[in-house]
Amino acid sequence: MDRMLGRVLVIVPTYNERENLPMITKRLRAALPGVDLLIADDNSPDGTGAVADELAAADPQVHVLHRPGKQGLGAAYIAGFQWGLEEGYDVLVEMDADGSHQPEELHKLLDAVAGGADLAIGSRWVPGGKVVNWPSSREFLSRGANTYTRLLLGMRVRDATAGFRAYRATTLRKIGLEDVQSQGYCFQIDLTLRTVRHGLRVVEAPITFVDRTAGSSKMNRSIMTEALWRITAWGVTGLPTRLRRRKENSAVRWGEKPFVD
Ligand SMILES: Nc1nc2c(ncn2[C@@H]2O[C@H](COP(=O)(O)OP(=O)(O)O)[C@@H](O)[C@H]2O)c(=O)[nH]1
Ligand SMILES: [Mg+2]
Repeated sequence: MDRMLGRVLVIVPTYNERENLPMITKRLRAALPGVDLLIADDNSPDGTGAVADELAAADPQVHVLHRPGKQGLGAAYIAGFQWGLEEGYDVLVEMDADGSHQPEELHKLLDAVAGGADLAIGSRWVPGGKVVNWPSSREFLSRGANTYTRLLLGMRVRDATAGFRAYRATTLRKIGLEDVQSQGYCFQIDLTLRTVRHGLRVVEAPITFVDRTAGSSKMNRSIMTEALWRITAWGVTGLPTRLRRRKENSAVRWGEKPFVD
């Protein structure tokens, strides 16, 4: 697509998004005609898979991955990433089907990757980022989840749960996808943590997140519970390393020689 970026694939996971899929496909293709689209559908009962097939039949840049059933957002993305890596894409983008992530803003993420980011996150919670029409309960949940994540994991990322993001293929290869166990939305935090722990560069670009106007959210209690216990577990297992690093840093700050081997 771009000399700096190479080939870009946008992966859109779908579960019961029949009303939204033609709209988001059209907007993406108009906004960035050079990027390809992969729809990863979990055999949606509303017939989203058939709509995806029609879109793919009409456009060689649109592809479909049919999955046997609802296995969660994380599993759909991993299958999509694996497909994209095998096909040789250089940048792999995550984007929701419901219009919350605006294809017209995708260029911001791609610019960040072209500028050296290994992972670019479309962020609601950095200056300039916004949410439109989101119920206050969802905003509270998202802000709370991000605060808890920052506290427990010590990452500086403001919107680690964001689902509008662009990964370099090299990032996904380095962090490894084979052993990812997160099934629901904590998949986003999982991959952010892996990227940070590998010392790779994460950049947050402000975006405007717009609540869906058609279809319904798939967020549920089990997704929240999984996120809560996994963040806590990652925080606890990572604690010895964080404490050691902090000790090393304070030793440097106080003029003592850091411990080396
Ligand atoms: N393939 C697949 N897609 C999913 C699943 N759960 C959610 N999605 C998709 O992930 C995106 C975000 O989900 P959404 O319900 O809008 O979450 P919310 O924005 O946090 O309320 C949408 O495109 C959904 O269709 C799943 O289990 N499988
Ligand atoms: Mg949504």
